[in-house]
Amino acid sequence: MLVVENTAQVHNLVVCTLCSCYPWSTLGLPPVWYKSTAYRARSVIDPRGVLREFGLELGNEVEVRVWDSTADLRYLVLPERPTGTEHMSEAELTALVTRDAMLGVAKVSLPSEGIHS
Ligand SMILES: [Co+2]
Repeated sequence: MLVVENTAQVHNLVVCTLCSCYPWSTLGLPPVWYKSTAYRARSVIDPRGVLREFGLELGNEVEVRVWDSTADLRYLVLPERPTGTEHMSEAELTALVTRDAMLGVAKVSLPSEGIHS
């Protein structure tokens, strides 16, 4: 398994174009969309468009890297640490991480983000 890190400059997305290779030992059963033909085909051709459909709009300054899983090598995304979490413990940060964030179709965000000014 290879872990790829999301930063302010780089966003990583995990797919398996051939079938549905998935880090199931870490993440459990794959979501239905991960196995869909549309996701597998379009993630490679138009990753920004796919991410937009997941509600994730990335600026043009962000490089998108797509990782195609194989039977031999699975990928996991290390999400970017959200701003405003500097005071949080490892356990608190862990609780913010979602399966989608570890596949790269979402970012990790604070639950209260956008509510307070
Ligand atoms: Co596969």
